[in-house]
Amino acid sequence: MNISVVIHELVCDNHQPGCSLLDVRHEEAAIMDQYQEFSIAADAQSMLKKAHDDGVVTAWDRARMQQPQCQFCKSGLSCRVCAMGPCRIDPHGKGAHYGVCGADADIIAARNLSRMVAAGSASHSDHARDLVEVLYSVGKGKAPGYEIKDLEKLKRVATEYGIAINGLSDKELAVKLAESMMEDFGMKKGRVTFVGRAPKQRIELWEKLNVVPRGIDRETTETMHRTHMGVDNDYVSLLLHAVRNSLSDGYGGSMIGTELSDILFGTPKPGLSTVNLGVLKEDHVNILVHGHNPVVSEMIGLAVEDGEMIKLAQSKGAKGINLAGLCCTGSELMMRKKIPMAGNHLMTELTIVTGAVESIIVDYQCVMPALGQVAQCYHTKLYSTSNKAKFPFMEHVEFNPENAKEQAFKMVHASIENYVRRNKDRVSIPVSPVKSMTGFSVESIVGALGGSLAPLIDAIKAGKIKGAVGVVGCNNPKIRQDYGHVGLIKRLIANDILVLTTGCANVAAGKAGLQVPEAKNLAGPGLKEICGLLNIPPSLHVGSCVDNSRIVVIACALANALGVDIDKLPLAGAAPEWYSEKAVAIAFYVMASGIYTVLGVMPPVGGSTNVTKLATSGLKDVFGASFAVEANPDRAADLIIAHITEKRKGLGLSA
Ligand code: XCC
Ligand code: SF4
Repeated sequence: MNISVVIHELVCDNHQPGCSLLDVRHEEAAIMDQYQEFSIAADAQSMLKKAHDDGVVTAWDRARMQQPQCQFCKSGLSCRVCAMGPCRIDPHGKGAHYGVCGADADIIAARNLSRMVAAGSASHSDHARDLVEVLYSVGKGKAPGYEIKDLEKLKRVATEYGIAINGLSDKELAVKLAESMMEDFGMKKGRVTFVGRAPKQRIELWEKLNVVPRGIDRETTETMHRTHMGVDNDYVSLLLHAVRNSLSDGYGGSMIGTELSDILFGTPKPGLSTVNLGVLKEDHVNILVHGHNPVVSEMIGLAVEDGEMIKLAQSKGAKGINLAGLCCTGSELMMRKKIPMAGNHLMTELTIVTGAVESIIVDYQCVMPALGQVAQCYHTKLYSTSNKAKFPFMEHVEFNPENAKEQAFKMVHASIENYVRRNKDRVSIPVSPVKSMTGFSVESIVGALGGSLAPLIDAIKAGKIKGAVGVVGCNNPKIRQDYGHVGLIKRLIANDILVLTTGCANVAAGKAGLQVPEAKNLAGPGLKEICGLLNIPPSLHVGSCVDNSRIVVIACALANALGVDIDKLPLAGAAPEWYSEKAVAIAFYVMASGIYTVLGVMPPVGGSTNVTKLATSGLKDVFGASFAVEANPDRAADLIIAHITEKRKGLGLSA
């Protein structure tokens, strides 16, 4: 606002048409209206306005610059698998009906979708591989700073792997388990070990369909092989393999990722943390960790607690060091250490716009290359840590199990030094933090229930809890930020459906105040009663994206306890605002486990009638579950509620 307008505002309260203040106000109101369309979260709206004033471009601006997006790509009908192409086909129109090689819409769409599953599975699984290497190094005494935090779980999982644990020291056990898990990645075993957690009916079905995952790396490699020009040209066969590939993630990479993170960093227990941009502190050195793998962020967590570091921060005029998380690495820290959560995917750029962030330390996945551009306008320093993930305008400080502790201290030190460069006049922390409960691992849920899932099953049978739904996944500028998550969760809990959240959905629910015990007042009477008894929220934070494996483990355990297959249970999954290839892999293994899954964003397959039909109905006859696409959270809730009602009926339970 210019100065004459400000003076005018001070002296005049009788604005007439033509008044310049009215123009400014209209303009500002229009901008704010636009930001309300972008996000339902107050912190995002206010930082979008500041970004606009500061001349910073965000994902929403860049999304607008991409309009209109390519309709061929959007519907899955473009292919650049080989150099005879790129090909774009128009199966129902006047354009080419086939690619140069003769591939039709079904082949092209199925190949593209399979490659998304492969990329997603590879991402989770490569993250798990890094944890296996840390476990191995811990066992070999070559990872200073890391340790076995949950010995009991190490023993339990090692036993599951068929390792005779007696007589082995903890370190020997760590090495043995790491080696055994390494074999899960290759082809030394018949099948990925954790497949054994699924109910026997489900395993038999997978065996019949030939989709039991063998090696984790093997299935991804085979997807890349099959989708090479001139290999698998049957869309059903392609998609069945994509299922197998996704199961190598769900019951392989992701599940190993979760279990090893618990073993190395502790199995989460319930407790309170805080969320939204208000977790930043104006008088502290603010350090954010972003990405997915707790291997880096846990070490940063250690370094910020160090007395020397805190003293250094105080010598620079700060009151202390404030560590907060973003995205899934944030979820990992929140689950285990109750470290505050600054925001989800679309908040990552906006955290820098506060002007209050000294550094962001990233590992990998979901780290927008735009961060470097945004940071150019502020004092924020960015550090990359993985040799697999480098970014423009980021300093690279490489982490490995041997040097992690040293590198963590180095970055925290540099972040503290950067505090003096903060321009206090440009700092804006727009909101106050909101409380959010976290830490619901499978173990802690069972613990809260008194040692077994029986009370949950009783509550489901009695109709107090109608069913359970995993609401997971990202933000995507195609959907008003958090609207999909929050709208859906509110409807579900109001209908006595227990919600489990992971990843960015967790942050959305937390910001909206849905993940505290008091939120039971938004739940239906049955769920409200149960939440009150256990002092838990109706929407439970179960972890990061790899921790969707926790949801699968609970589903398997419920099915085993009831002696039925998972597809008979009143369960569903939803990814209201997904953007990532990892989400496609997750959706596939959740569906293949027998859980109906509703997506808020259409995957790029609409151009193939056959692939779309298979995904939205045909799969039901095969896996007992299929996909639906519904962006409107109310309608998505209707679909899920109807599904849960039907499943309850199938089990002979009251609607
Ligand atoms: Fe990434 Fe995992 Fe998606 Fe969030 S939810 S945008 S994948 S950080 Ni998993
Ligand atoms: Fe075109 Fe076939 Fe090559 Fe794809 S694989 S780019 S459809 S020729």
